[in-house]
Amino acid sequence: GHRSAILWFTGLSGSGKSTLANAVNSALFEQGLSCYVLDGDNIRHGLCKDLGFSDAAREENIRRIGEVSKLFLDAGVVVLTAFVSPFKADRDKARALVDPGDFIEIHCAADLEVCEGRDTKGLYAKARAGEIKEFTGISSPYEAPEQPELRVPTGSQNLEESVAVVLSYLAAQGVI
Ligand code: GGZ
Repeated sequence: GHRSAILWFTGLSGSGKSTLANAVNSALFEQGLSCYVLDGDNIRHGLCKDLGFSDAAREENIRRIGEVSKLFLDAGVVVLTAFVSPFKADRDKARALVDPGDFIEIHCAADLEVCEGRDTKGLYAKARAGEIKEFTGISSPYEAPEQPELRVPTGSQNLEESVAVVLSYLAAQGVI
């Protein structure tokens, strides 16, 4: 058996949130856990397709994701969320929905220079050119967590090392 938890990944676009969340999810699945990743692909195209990237829209995006995550937690599923979630207040509201200990905030800490250098989707270039407004790190703020449960240096360490850090934390907390 295992207990459920919310693994809340936060970080800049291109910081490796989705990559790390999906890799951890695969490892948990291999161990027989019930787990699920929420990310832009399955949330912003569905439940939140009415929302853009203004501060208010991001707040509502994170509010809905927090509520959905709580439902997964109630259902006994380990839920991994991979959203920029740039505002501390919005992350803290999601945290406050569940028991302390069930919310594990994981900062994917990669410098803007690294994320922009990767620019896998060309979004930073568009943001610099003014073609995308309110882009996190360029023209919209990112409030890094001050006391996350975990800070993973995804900009400088490889995926296998990052996965191992998360898994050992989950083992120490009795999640797995
Ligand atoms: C930030 C944006 C924006 C703006 C589109 N700002 O690297 P990606 O592409 O796949 O991840 C980013 C994603 C951010 O959506 P979230 O739901 O995670 O954001 S939030 O938590 O702030 O609500 C990026 C893309 O969408 N994207 N426009 N203006 N990221």
